[in-house]
Amino acid sequence: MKRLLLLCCFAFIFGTAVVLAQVPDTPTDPSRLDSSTIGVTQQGSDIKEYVIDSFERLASWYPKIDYDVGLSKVKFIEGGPAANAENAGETQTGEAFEGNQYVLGVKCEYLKAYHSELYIYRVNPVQVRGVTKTISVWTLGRMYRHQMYVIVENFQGLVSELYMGDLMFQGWKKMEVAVPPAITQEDYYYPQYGGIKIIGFKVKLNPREMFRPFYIYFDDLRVNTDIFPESFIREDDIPDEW
Ligand SMILES: [Ca+2]
Repeated sequence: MKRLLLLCCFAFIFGTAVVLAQVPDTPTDPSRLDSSTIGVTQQGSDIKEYVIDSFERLASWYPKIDYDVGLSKVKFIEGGPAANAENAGETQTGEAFEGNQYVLGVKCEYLKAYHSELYIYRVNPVQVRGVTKTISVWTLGRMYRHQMYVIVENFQGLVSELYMGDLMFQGWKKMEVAVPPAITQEDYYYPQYGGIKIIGFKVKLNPREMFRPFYIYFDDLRVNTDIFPESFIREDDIPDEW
């Protein structure tokens, strides 16, 4: 009888563990991620905020949408979010950012309403220093139920799309996302390699909102990044690239 009782207890505990292990993860909410722990894989940190792109240079971004879904184009337009009028910051080279005048405008005219994506790519993807913890961009919304992603590529060539949120807001909003630790940004053996590149943005289009031309604007793309790993790089190192 005791043996049977013990067997029942064991089966109950084991069964509960299996059920708990099968509980699916809840969807990641970008606003609930703790950026202070994202990407930190070693002791020590040196967090810096850098202006990556303020969308001031013509011909540095281009749009892409399937040709049978719509037509898209970009334009640099004077203006910007009043809440970010100062737009002060520092570039990755340590220089003070100045000269903020334009935003990037993207226009898309649909040929049909269809589940599809609008991409906005940078001509030369930006290599970000260190271990990027958060990416933010000011975005002008028009209450459309589209969803926005930032596209990054890590040093191993793996491309990821990070969900920044939906576009259900009116006016300018600072959209921000934490880069999850699942995206490898450090090479244990080669500290001089690592990090991510910011490739561009993706707008996942909702067919119910594809009944008139779609406009979206971007300004002030910046990151919070931990440049502590750079302290392991030696100036007299020799690259293993021969
Ligand atoms: Ca700007």
